[in-house]
Amino acid sequence: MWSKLLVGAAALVALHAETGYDAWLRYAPVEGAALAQYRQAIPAVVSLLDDSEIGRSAQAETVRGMRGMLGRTLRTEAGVPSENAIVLGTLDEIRRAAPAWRLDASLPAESFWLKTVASGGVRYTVVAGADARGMLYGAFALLRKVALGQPVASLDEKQLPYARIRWINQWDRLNGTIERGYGGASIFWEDGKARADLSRVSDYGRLLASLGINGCSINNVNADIKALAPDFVPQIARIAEAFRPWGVRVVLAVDFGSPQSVGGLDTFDPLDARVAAWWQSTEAAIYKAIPDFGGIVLKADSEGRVGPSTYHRTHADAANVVARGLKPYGGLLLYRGFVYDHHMDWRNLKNDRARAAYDNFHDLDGQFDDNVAIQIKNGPIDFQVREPASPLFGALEKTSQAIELQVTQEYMGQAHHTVFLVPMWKETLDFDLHAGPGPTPVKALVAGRVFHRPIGGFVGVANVGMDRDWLGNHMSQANLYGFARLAWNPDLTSSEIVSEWTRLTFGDNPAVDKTIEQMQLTSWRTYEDYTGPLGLQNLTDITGNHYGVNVEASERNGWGQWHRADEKGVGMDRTVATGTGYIGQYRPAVAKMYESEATCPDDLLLFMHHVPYTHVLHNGKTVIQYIYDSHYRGAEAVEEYVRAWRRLAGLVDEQRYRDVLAQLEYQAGQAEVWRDAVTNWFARASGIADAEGRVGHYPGRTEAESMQLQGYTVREVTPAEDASGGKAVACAAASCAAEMKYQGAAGWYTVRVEYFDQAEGAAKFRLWVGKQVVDEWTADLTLLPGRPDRRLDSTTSTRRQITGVALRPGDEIRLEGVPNGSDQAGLDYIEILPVR
Ligand code: GCV
Repeated sequence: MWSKLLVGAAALVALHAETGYDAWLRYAPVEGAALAQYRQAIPAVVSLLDDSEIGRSAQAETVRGMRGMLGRTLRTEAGVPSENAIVLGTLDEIRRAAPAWRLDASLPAESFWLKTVASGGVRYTVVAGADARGMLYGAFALLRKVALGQPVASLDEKQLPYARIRWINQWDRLNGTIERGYGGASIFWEDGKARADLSRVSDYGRLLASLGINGCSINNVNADIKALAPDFVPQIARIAEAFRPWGVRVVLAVDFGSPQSVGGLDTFDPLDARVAAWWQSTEAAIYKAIPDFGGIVLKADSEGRVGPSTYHRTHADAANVVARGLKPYGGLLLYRGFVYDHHMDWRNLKNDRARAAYDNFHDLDGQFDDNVAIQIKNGPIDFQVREPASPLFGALEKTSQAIELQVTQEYMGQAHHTVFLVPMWKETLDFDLHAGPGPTPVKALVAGRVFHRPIGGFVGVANVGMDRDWLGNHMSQANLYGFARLAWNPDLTSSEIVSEWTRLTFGDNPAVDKTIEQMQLTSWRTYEDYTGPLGLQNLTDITGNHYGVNVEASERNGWGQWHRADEKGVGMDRTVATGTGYIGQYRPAVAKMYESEATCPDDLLLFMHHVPYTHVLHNGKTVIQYIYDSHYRGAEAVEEYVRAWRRLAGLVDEQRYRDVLAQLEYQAGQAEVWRDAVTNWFARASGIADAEGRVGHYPGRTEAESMQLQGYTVREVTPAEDASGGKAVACAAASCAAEMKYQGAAGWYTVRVEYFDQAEGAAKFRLWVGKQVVDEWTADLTLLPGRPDRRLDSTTSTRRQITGVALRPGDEIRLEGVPNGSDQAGLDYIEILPVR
């Protein structure tokens, strides 16, 4: 998609074109001295003791990886060869086959041991798993070491997964679309059935297994009732089959009303014996077809889904009735903690959606069966750009839990903005909720380590799709990689994760790696700077596409994502003293910190407190000035990402270079749209001017509505902040033009055309200077799959930048627009800036 936007990329050396399909499993050739060292260290044979489906994957993957990296095709064998070999097996199998190696250890489920063993003059590189999955993860770990240039000649390393649940959720609808998916259509479903060709599922399983993911739900949590129809089981079984060689268990999302809607009962009351029997027989039928079925994820009583409240039953009643049918087979039930009322009265200042998860679940602590975990979103609202850790993590002592993190970038610029989320997740995972005597970081709580729960862990909502690069943006793959690495080992740092990912994905060039790492590590703060600083949450179209700017969309409605900005101040008062009392849901040490403006961190100030715009932050700035400054800083940071990426021309393979450049250029334009929209809104609301004089003053900008218009008509834009000056022009004729006279000094300039790329049509634009066409393009971005935006607004607002244009005073600048379909060739402004 991104390559469409780009013109005139610098001449590039011919590097191998890459689509992003292989993600971090490229197995690029090792070069130089390292090649000789690895060829020496890696034996010619890979022998398999564990002749299972997963075992065969491990062996084939080892051959594939070593062939790619070392240019050697290892010989495959079974048993313990009498020559140097990589030996793959479970620890038990290895002990039986080679007792002399004395591999005495006990490995917990799904862990592995990489060990070099010298025996009888032969050197073995042993990959011992606690079980088949552990062995597969060990094989991938060995390959990763080679890919990362780490030593492998003398190994003795055990790795244990941090938690048992390391799952992915996909929000795929059975019709083949994906809720909040930005990487194309479903890899699982098409027209209500499993796809005929499931090879993408298998390839996805391989990517997931390479990092230790052991389960994946395959349908939307807003579940189609058909998922539990008896004749649907074979469809699920086909997908399970595609995942099985990679040890990824299939998980299903279900609708709680299914006993009635599918089962034909007159009730779905969880305490009705017939309902319990229905769940048991339905789940037994699934296990009959899919013995390694992982379990169920359930969204009930949330956002219109039915739930136990219909019968005045509790969430524990609901969870347990579903969980009991899974229990005999070792299946798990993940019950979503995302339960809230979306019809709250916004006028009542005591109402607060952030309270909902805790209020709904903490009294039920201890009432859930042992194979149930509450799946809790990282923050109390909904994947906003910054939220505190959900207090519910610290409130459940007798109930298992899992953290839900969103890999798909619903509120994070969808696939159109680069935002590396690992630093954000780390902040939550490392946050100490003071739930026990020693340190109780969220990661330990969710893994069940603090209160000794039998299950627990990590769930990532990934929503990969059929796009070649899986997520619609090469850079977004780092989020999937990072989520899985954290699920395996949340003690890894953001820098370690990004450095691994970058080297595996883009190779070993220090200039490339440094640029990408720097960009990724700063990208969350950058995005926050221009979309919702100080705990404001995303100032986006809350009731619509969750993408464009709409500062007031969160207000005066029942959804409860309020920031309560008005002419006097801004922020939600969540204090115990005067506010909603949310802060009181934390344990005292945490509550104390948030309750006082003096100790509440600036980053969460407006999440916790309502303050005047003149409130002075710990960093010395007033709130209003910080809002202005952060938006200018964020927009400038993205411009710098573009400049930094351009310096990599010729160092990154051409396709990915172009794709990322186009994506970043688009993001830079969007960041400016956000900057102007939010700062103008707050300037108007607060009546306080920007001390730096930037807001409302745009040197070199000419509004479309003030140009000479031929055919174009002026439109009010809603919300007003979504267009410069609140207005734009659109063309209702066959073609239109907007003209202006350049009045500045002669010289070289960058011309920025801020136009609108509306959905369902591809308008054409042509820019003239005098009698010469200096650029022409088609507005054909696909921005919001499944949510076409036909409006002139911040979502469709798009920047075309033409650099190196010679201008003289008096030059006529003319933009011609030719509408197409719903695309009215809209124009916001033209900006002329001296070339930097
Ligand atoms: C799958 C948010 C999203 C919904 C999503 C929901 C959830 O509200 O916007 O698309 O529904 O969260 O997590 O259940």
